[in-house]
Amino acid sequence: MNFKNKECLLNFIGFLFLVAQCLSMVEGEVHYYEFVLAEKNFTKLCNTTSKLVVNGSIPGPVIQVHKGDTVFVNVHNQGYYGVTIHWHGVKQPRNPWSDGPEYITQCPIEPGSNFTYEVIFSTEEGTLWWHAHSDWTRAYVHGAIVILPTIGTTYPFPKPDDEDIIILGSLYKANLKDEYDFDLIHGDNDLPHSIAYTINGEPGDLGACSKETTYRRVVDHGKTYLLRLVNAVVSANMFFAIAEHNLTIVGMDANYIKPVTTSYIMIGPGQTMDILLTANQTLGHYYIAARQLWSQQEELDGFDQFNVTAIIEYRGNYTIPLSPSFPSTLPSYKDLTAARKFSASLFKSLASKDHPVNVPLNITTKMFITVSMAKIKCENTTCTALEQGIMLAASANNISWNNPVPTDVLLAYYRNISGVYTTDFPDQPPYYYNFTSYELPDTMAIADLGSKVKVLNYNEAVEIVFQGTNIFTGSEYHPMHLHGHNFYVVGSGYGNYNNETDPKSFNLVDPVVVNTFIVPKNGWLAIRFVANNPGVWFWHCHIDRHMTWGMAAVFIVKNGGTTETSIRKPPPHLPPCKFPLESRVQNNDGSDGKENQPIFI
Ligand SMILES: *[C@@H]1O[C@H](CO)[C@@H](O)[C@H](O)[C@H]1NC(C)=O
Ligand SMILES: *[C@@H]1O[C@H](CO)[C@@H](O)[C@H](O)[C@H]1NC(C)=O
Ligand SMILES: *[C@@H]1O[C@H](CO)[C@@H](O)[C@H](O)[C@H]1NC(C)=O
Ligand SMILES: *[C@@H]1O[C@H](CO)[C@@H](O)[C@H](O)[C@H]1NC(C)=O
Ligand SMILES: *[C@@H]1O[C@H](CO)[C@@H](O)[C@H](O)[C@H]1NC(C)=O
Ligand SMILES: *[C@@H]1O[C@H](CO)[C@@H](O)[C@H](O)[C@H]1NC(C)=O
Ligand SMILES: *[C@@H]1O[C@H](CO)[C@@H](O)[C@H](O)[C@H]1NC(C)=O
Ligand SMILES: *[C@@H]1O[C@H](CO)[C@@H](O)[C@H](O)[C@H]1NC(C)=O
Ligand SMILES: *[C@@H]1O[C@H](CO)[C@@H](O)[C@H](O)[C@H]1NC(C)=O
Ligand SMILES: *[C@@H]1O[C@H](CO)[C@@H](O)[C@H](O)[C@H]1NC(C)=O
Ligand SMILES: *[C@@H]1O[C@H](CO)[C@@H](O)[C@H](O)[C@H]1NC(C)=O
Ligand SMILES: *[C@@H]1O[C@H](CO)[C@@H](O)[C@H](O)[C@H]1NC(C)=O
Ligand SMILES: [Cu+2]
Repeated sequence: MNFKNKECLLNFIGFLFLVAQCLSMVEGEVHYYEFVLAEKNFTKLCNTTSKLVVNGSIPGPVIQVHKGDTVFVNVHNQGYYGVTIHWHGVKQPRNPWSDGPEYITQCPIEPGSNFTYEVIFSTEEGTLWWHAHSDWTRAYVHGAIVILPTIGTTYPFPKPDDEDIIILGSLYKANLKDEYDFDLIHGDNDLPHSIAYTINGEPGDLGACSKETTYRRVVDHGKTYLLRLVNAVVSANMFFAIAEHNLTIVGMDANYIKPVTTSYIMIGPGQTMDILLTANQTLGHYYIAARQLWSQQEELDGFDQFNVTAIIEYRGNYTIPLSPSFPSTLPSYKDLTAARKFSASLFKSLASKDHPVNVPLNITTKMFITVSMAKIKCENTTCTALEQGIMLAASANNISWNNPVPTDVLLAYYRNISGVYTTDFPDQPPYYYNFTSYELPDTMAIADLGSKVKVLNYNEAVEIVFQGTNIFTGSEYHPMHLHGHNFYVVGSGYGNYNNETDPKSFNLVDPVVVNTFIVPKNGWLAIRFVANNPGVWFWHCHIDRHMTWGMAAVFIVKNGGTTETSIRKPPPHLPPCKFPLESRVQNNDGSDGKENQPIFI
């Protein structure tokens, strides 16, 4: 029996003596939000273009809850194309129906319709975010989720005087969606590149026609601020710093960590950090600045060299400088040494009585997964990008994920519909080689297109080692994101993972627990988690270029034996599935006899 606060209040009025009982059973409040997705004109970098956004703003509305609350968000789509929303880092126990990734757990919410997500918070505390999970619509459809400690508890650090949300984003040329669809359907060798980065939607002082709208934050000398930093950039790891102020990271992905004080930060797309900023420098104006880490050797088509800025302004009586000071500690684009500092060993969990760790020690499923650039054969499509019939791709264990048709994986699993996915995602790459060599033949790159999932038993203790490869000398820092679970980051290193010596250095005492972590360039990352959330859970590189190219796959976590360990019933009015217009590779030749078969429920 679980009482919600409202019921407790009613009880309070009627039966005072029940109050104590209620309080001890409170499981969290229930909140209701309405999100309206619609096109709106924005003027950025001197140009006015229409963008699909939530409630007229970039970023969209903040969702604020206490730990353990539940939020119903009714998303009304008044745009021109289908969209889904993902609640990034919210584990959603037993409720994959509301997780959001398009063609994995649902089909898009069609224009003119609405869908209500039930977002169930459990252990998360700190900062997360929500974003569209359809093509790259998340560029402008995203916002922060603030999860405060439960009433009666507090932060594991001195209570900050105030707080603020800092969201890093990216801007694209007009019609990102058209450009993206064109690139996909024509099997182009490339996908759209951003033209600038933003802080809270604004490019800042160094962007054309942008000075008026630069994000400014007024601070009082002597106060401490909790900055909730979200990297919502579509396809870049970012360096971040504030001039003449150190930053103390106290949380990552809505889990507290042992404080780390640093003069700059590296943050991958999908990651969030809670940071303490003490405003104790000389009264003045200071730039907050960020720029991309470019870890590839090749320039390819170039990268977005934009320096995004916002301003910290001290309150008080002083001569305002002509220009705020720029952070000298912000690393340059190619500073791989600066990137290396942000490895797993920098971060540790609190591992205290109130914030315990429980690292699985008896591993029952071990996976070794290469994450790689790749190429795929696409005989029956029009792609001609690399050479005739060969398309640039990315892969995990040489499988390049392809969204299934004509329905989503979750519904196919729940309703036992065959032909949508296969259950043969491999535990190892097809062959071992010097993954991080600078002389890999292109023949190593060939991957198979597939919708291959890995099935896990309920409560399986999983260890995954992600191994970056240098195929096409295209090694990069890959922020790997897992839906439905947090994972412990037990180890990380450069070069090829050695399955005999490297486990000896694993941190099984106080590793950080997160939903996204970066696999280092030409290196590896070891994670552990218990598959205790039944459902269908996407995992992927959060650099969307790589995800779109196929660096992704799916876990199906089977039900345990009881109702409490099984997937909940689907909500009413799930968006119906239609054939996706912009599939990366369209297997619509009807060879499987299933094309365009509608699934109605
Ligand atoms: C979004 O806009 C709708 C319609 O204007 C409004 O009813 C709703 O309260 C807004 N939601 C938020 C979270 O601001
Ligand atoms: C954006 O501006 C253009 C040009 O003025 C106009 O045609 C269009 O209707 C506007 N779009 C929206 C969503 O307001
Ligand atoms: C405005 O957008 C148009 C079309 O995308 C582009 O050609 C032009 O260079 C842009 N102008 C600026 C100042 O960004
Ligand atoms: C939301 O969708 C439901 C059915 O899916 C429909 O009955 C209802 O009218 C819709 N509400 C709005 C405001 O569009
Ligand atoms: C930042 O931390 C470094 C290393 O601890 C220290 O040398 C430096 O003085 C600090 N800077 C500020 C502005 O506090
Ligand atoms: C500013 O605050 C930080 C964090 O508390 C502290 O390490 C630093 O010494 C302070 N600097 C000055 C100039 O007071
Ligand atoms: C960004 O700042 C760096 C360092 O000051 C500079 O070299 C670079 O040209 C700037 N980028 C742009 C696009 O102005
Ligand atoms: C600000 O400082 C100037 C110079 O020190 C002084 O003349 C002025 O009265 C001060 N203004 C206020 C509002 O304190
Ligand atoms: C490890 O897990 C397996 C499978 O659940 C179980 O059979 C075995 O007893 C466990 N070993 C230890 C040491 O707990
Ligand atoms: C391409 O189409 C031919 C003829 O329909 C079929 O035999 C072949 O398997 C298809 N290849 C792929 C990769 O789908
Ligand atoms: C793997 O490649 C790297 C980089 O080219 C090289 O330094 C290393 O010696 C190679 N390892 C083996 C075992 O060949
Ligand atoms: C360890 O790695 C080697 C390749 O380096 C592989 O052949 C072997 O199967 C791995 N062993 C285990 C237990 O995973
Ligand atoms: Cu990646």
